[in-house]
Amino acid sequence: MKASEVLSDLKRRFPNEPEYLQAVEEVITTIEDEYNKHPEFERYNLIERLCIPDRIFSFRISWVDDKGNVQNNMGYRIQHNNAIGPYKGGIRFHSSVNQSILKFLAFEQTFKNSLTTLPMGGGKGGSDFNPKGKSDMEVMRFCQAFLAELWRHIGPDTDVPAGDIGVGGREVGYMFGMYKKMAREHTGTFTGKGLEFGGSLVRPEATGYGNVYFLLNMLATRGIDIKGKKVAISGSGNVATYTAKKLLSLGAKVVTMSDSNGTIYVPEGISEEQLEYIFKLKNIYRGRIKEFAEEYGCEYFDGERPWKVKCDIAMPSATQNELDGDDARMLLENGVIAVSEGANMPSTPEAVHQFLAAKILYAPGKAANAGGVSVSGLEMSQNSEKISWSAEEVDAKLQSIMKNIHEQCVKYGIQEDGTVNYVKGANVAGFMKVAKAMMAQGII
Ligand code: NDP
Ligand code: 2IT
Repeated sequence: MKASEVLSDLKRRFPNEPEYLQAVEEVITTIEDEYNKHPEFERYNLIERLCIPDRIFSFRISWVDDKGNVQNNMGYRIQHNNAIGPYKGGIRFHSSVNQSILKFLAFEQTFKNSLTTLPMGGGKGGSDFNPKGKSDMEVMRFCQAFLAELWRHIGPDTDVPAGDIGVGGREVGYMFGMYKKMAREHTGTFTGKGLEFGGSLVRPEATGYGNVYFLLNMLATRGIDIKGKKVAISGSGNVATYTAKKLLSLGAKVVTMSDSNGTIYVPEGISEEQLEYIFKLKNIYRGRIKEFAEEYGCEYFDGERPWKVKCDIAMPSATQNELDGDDARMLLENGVIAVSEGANMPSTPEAVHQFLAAKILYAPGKAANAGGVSVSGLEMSQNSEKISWSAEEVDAKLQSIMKNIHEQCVKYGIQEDGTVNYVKGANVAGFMKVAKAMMAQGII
């Protein structure tokens, strides 16, 4: 089948999976020219095999809350593609989680992991469990119930989960503990582990730092200095906070952060002390970003996203489709020069179209946020070797991986006028490696 025919066929077969179809459409439409240069790909129906996950596990998770009530959630693991290495990708706990969202994430992960230069396939998992307002014991019992089923599908050379929305060090610790008990092994199944039991230095920071390193590579192509630039960040979780931390250390001004209830606006830029407050607010007290506005008396946009403020750079770091066509128009009108995505697929197709048409520096998540899974790959290497590297070593490797990803995007995304289409670059580079590996391994 031709690439475009595969897309219409997938739309017919999976009409209730909009996020999955959105991610697939973007990749198929950007790789089509390259794909058509290889008639052998079509003969092997490669694109369809690459779009449909290898397998999907879905199951009920029953657990008992603090009041003694029995709660039931859905659990999933999508093993998308393992052509270049074991399935690898995070676990998301959020009330919105469904099969479509996890299929889009596993699909994207496959190309992202291919770009990292490390041997990792793509996967994703999660649950519609909502961690907000749950006690520590409830989170622990839920993680254990989830792993009671998931453990048999994962392993250090089979499928290695990590964190994502709603899953940080605490949740990974509980899931790893249960995995270890069931599988009777202490191996690198799970990344993002605590430092005391096999975790890698710089893994918590890696996605945010990596996104800033990618941004620096992009800015360098136009000779732009980050110092003094105003950056609007969305989210206030793992990715957003470490993005802010790195930006502050480089002299940039972080003017917004947000959560699902609203946005704080600090035109002169958040200070290090204020960022420390956000870390504590989110990780220890598990509070709302509104409390920051109350503490420091800054502006708070209730129920709104950050994109209306004047900024030079936007770094969406919360969730999918959080920046739409109107937001993109507003950012461009306000003179944005770069958008670098910490979240997965945060910009809607209309927003992406506008960024590309305006020829600003626009980096899609699968390139810009690949630092997290890259250091996960480095954690796997350290676990296999039973050693641990220093923070400096890991950070140096992260910087070099992000530089390499940037170079791949430039190689495949350079346009006739000299600008770089990072969407095309990332998709073609990510695709070619997986495609070649699949061709070599036959129809399986
Ligand atoms: P966290 O759970 O630490 O933080 C998520 C942040 O996004 C919170 O501020 C949360 O607000 C906000 N958010 C989540 N869902 C929504 C929503 N539906 N609408 C508005 N705001 C929302 O997650 P991470 O920081 O780990 O993940 C953020 C993004 O980065 C995700 O897209 C994830 O897939 C991506 N990513 C994460 C990586 C990692 O290593 N962790 C690696 C690569 C990408 P609230 O508290 O109100 O829910
Ligand atoms: O989207 C992502 O890349 C992640 N959530 C991190 C995955 C990982 O395996 O570290």
